[in-house]
Amino acid sequence: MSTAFRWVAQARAGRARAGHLHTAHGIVPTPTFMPVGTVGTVKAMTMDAVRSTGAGIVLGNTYHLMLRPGAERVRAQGGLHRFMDWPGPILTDSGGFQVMSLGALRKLDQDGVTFNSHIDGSKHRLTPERSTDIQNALDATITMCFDECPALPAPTETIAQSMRLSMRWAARCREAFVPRPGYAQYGIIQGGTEPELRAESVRALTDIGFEGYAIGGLAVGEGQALMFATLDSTVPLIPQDRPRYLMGVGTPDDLLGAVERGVDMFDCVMPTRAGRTARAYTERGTLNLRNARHADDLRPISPHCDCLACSRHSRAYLHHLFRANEMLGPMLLTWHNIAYYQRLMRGIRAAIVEGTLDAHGSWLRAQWAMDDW
Ligand code: PRF
Ligand code: ZN
Repeated sequence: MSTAFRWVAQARAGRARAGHLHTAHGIVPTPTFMPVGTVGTVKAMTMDAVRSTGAGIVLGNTYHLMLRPGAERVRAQGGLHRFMDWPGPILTDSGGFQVMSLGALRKLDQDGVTFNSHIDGSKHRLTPERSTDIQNALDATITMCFDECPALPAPTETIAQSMRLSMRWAARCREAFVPRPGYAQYGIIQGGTEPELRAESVRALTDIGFEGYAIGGLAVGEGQALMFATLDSTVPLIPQDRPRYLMGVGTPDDLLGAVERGVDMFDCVMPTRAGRTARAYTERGTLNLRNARHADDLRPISPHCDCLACSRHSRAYLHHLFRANEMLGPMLLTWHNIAYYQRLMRGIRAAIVEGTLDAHGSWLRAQWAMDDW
């Protein structure tokens, strides 16, 4: 399929936008939430289940896939789409963020990062070029730049040095990227919560020129108010005709607030991880299905949900599965949580298109606050 990669606006509501992302592997309506498929699987879900929720694009991770099964092995088996049976678009994170979380197991220098595998301790190295090559071998629809994401809070000078390193790496990533029709590479804006540093980062990346721009370095301990303030100052600087992706975010409330500030794409482990630990996202906040109050509750988790858990099973049954440590519990609840996130984004998109985002946002927030199960 040969189609140019582009984001096409459909409607605006304040700074919020609805549109479509056109890629070599299909068209995705935005704003969109990307389920996290770190090692080539959205944990506990079949790809048919992921598809059934309406998800249009999933995420994979350079760091995990390079260690196991190895990027060349994935390439030899026809690329990540075929390997994991997801013909739609795939975005791969570059490994920078995942390596950072290894803590003492990694060593950073100007050229890249040397680290020990969390699996067997073996020594590996990632550089901007290597990360980009690996994402190419995986056949990622959207390749992310290799960056450094410092933990917050940190001294301004530390954030500035780290951001400038990420910008030099971004230029090297661009050089290493192999452009193909319908494929994209996104630059990652860093700079902590300082508006000047964020602005400098946007200038550096737009001078290089990318198909899309990600906002990295947030949701790392700064809190929602500072995250939103940073989006308020940063997002308006990003070229209007390019998709904006807020990395690793977040709760339903984070997603709504970020869409209102002009963000188009999200990924987060929250719905999948929560599903494995008995926590259900619903229109009225979250529930813990291990709680004894669900033991005799014959209602579905959500009356608004068409996932398998809600269409065929009761809260009482889910409660039993988690209490008995049965693997069907995480399977059904992950499915439900991804279905909820996709339903949330569908509702937000529809409200942007219909010009009712303010009312829809107020209604969503009032519902989440009810928590009256
Ligand atoms: N950089 C990369 N991946 C990320 C982040 C980042 O800053 C974040 C920050 N929330 C999540 N995932 N490459
Ligand atoms: Zn459900």
